[in-house]
Amino acid sequence: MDKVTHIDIEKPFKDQKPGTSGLRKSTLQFQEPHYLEIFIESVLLQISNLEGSTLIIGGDGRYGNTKAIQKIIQICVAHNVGKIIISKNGILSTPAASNLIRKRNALIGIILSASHNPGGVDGDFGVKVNISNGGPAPEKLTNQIYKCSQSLLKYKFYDCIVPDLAIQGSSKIKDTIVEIIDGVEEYVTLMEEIFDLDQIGDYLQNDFSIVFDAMNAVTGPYARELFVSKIGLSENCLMNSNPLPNFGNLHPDPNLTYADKLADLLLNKRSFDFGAACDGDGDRNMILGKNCFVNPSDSLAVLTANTNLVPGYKNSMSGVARSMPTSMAVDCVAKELNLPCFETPTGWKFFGNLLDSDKITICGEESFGTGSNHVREKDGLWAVLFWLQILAAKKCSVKDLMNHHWSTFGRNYYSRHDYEAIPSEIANQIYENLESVLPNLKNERFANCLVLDADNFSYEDPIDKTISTNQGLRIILENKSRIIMRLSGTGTKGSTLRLYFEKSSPSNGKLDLNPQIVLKDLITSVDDLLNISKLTKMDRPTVIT
Ligand code: VG1
Ligand code: CO
Repeated sequence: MDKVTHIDIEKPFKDQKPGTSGLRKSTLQFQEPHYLEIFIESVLLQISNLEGSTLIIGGDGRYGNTKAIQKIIQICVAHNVGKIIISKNGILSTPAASNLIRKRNALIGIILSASHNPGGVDGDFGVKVNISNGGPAPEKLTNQIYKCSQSLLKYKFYDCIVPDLAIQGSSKIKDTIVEIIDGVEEYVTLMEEIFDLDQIGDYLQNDFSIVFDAMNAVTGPYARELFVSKIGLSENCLMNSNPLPNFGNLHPDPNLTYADKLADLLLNKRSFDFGAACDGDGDRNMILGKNCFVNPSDSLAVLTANTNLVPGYKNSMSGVARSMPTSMAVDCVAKELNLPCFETPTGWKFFGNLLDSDKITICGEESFGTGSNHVREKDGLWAVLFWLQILAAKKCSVKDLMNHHWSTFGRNYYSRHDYEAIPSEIANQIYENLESVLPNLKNERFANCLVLDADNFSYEDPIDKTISTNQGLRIILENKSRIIMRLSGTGTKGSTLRLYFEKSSPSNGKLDLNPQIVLKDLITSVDDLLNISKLTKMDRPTVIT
């Protein structure tokens, strides 16, 4: 007869430290016997009142997704979880998971994704853990999970046959109900509540062409339901719309480097009026117009300036927030509209309390992430629909909208330079070198500007007063210019160094310049100070946004 067993392991895993969003490792590492199981056990052991509760499980469909879900079901049954809700075929975007957690009063959600990292046998795998508000687990919880995993030598397991994930319906294993649902439906309903899809449809069917790139990852089925079934466009508006275990060898990170085919269609061939892409798990978005790339920081500012055009936000804005490295474009809009504007560390978990206490309605990050109080995650397709709603209401092009925005609020020239997967010693050395000179920079001149402040960013959560330190090095210059440096918390190979540059121009200033040229003196001064090209042996960053 099936029964609960305790599986013992010989040595604890010492490296299960969640990063900016979840635990990410190579697929190979996750395949090591008991690796996933120990992490899941560590998560479940931190959750009070787990017995009888509801859990949501799904993932972005990458290699290993189905097997991982089967194992998680067996561990959850052993822990007497009351109900496990799983999306069909295990396909569930991160924002859709956040919505389900909230709608179904789940205690936690487990999302199998390494987000924008490549998938497949040679790629990465990951586990994101979300709490009952639908948002990523806060640092306090991820620290507890990590601590537990470091000494955990056993986990509970119920050896049984698990239901076929392709068949919707309910079944019972021991005391646990396993419900397999359509992972798309409830998310699409939520979008219909927020947006006027008819208005978008009228605009798109009349001479405004769009293309959406799902990068062979999770958003394909969602985009098909929204753009083809609901809005009535032809299937041709979708690219790479079937989730594949290795994402068809694409790197599902929607930026100009990795979504280069889409970028070429919009920026060079100019074949469409609007283009967008989402990442592996559907929480990021890139917005493009004909011959026009929208910087994600600008996107956040544009959404904030136009909330009155969207039924779900009309006259209901409480405030906005952005992560520290995100440009201050949204601050300019908030000031004009008299909205409170918060600055948080990088990572969506820091928006959770602000959203829960209704201090903010919309928030975003420079890393192609925007979202609102409709869920507790950033939401790629939501941002795409928001853009389309604005364009449909204003009946204008992306380029015209951007020009109008800048001539109203001014422009924050901005760029992020990523040096990906460089040796960790080199990345740490560059970071430490900058950190050590920060105290000397204050009140000196740097890149022809006075340095107003130079520090390592710390944040006190305004609601629960938790303090988070070491959140990124900042050089704050006069005239609203900034240089920021961080080490990524999502990479799995070596270290990724991120540099962020910003300069602002008033609404009556020059608004149509190339950001790389405008920011050149900041970029060169940092390289002169820290020898980045020499130390990394790279003459340019891996990705420039
Ligand atoms: C990156 C982004 C950050 C984002 C995080 C998770 O983190 O910079 O803004 O919240 O990824 O996004 P890091 O530590 O690599 O800079 V996702 O779409 O990967 O869940
Ligand atoms: Co993501």
